Amino acid sequence: MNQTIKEEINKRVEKINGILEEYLPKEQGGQKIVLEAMNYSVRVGGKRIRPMLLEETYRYFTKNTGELSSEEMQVLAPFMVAMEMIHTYSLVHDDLPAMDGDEYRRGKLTTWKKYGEAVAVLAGDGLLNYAYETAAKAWKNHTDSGKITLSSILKAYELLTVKPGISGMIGGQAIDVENCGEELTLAMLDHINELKTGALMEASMMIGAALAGADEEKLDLILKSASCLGMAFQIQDDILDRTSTTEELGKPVGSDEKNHKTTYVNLLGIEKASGQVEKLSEKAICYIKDCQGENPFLLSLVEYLIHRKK
Ligand code: GRG
Repeated sequence: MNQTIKEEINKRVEKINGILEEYLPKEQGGQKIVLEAMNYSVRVGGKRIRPMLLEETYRYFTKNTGELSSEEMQVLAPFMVAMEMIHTYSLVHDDLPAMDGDEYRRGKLTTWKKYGEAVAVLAGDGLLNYAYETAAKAWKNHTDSGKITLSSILKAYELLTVKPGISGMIGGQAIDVENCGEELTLAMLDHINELKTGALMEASMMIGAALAGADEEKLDLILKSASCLGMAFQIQDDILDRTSTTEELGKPVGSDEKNHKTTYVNLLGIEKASGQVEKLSEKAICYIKDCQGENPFLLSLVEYLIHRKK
């Protein structure tokens, strides 16, 4: 089972990498070096979880586990690429000396370490803006004969603007930075992670659901599911930072301790933290099932992500 899901995930990662290549900017002009740094940051790899969740949630609601039509992909792909670009920009900026100062990510030099700080700041900014430029292509690609409506695209675009922003991911990072070096309570840590990690999971799954035409009630269930997934994903990240190796993770382990960060492992211990991951994973799956769609892979993916080893 584990081997099969891994193979299924790898197939999807390959497909997503192909889609990313289609949409990455050309490295040309006076700004070539920043374009190169943007593309380097995306191409160094990563699990591509967010675009995968987006597409698989869309499939869940449309109950289509076979090939999606090219009309559907022409609308989904710009959003999938935008999600990965926004996620990548957040990592590029998070690795800067002004934040965590990490030198390795995804097994390669971080963007600032390879290109210098100024270029890395601009590459992050460039990716964020290019994400919206790319997502806007969904409108251009939309056809009246396709299954995805313009109002669904508008809803998806709204989610793409709000969730990564100051009331979402940036908000979480802002509170985290503000409390740097302080001992956090569990409630505070939950709040930070709901925003910092949860917001992009929520955006990914909700955009997939919105494009499939899910109503407000179902969008709310997907919000709850993605929020549990984000939290469980973060707790697992904290556990791996303590229990895994640099080789396996592709980034230095023990970086939370180095940066004096309060983690779930500090507050709960590994056993209790693992219990939380289990509980949240069950909840995430229950909320998805309440939506009564169909896509067994989405459920296996959620379970796999939460119990991942890297
Ligand atoms: C600097 C604007 C700004 C935001 C920073 C997302 C974030 C907020 C910081 C990144 C560091 C971090 C601990 C994020 C929590 C979420 C998380 C575990 C991200 C890593 O995501 P993966 O595992 O990464 O999907 P890959 O490399 O596989 O894409």
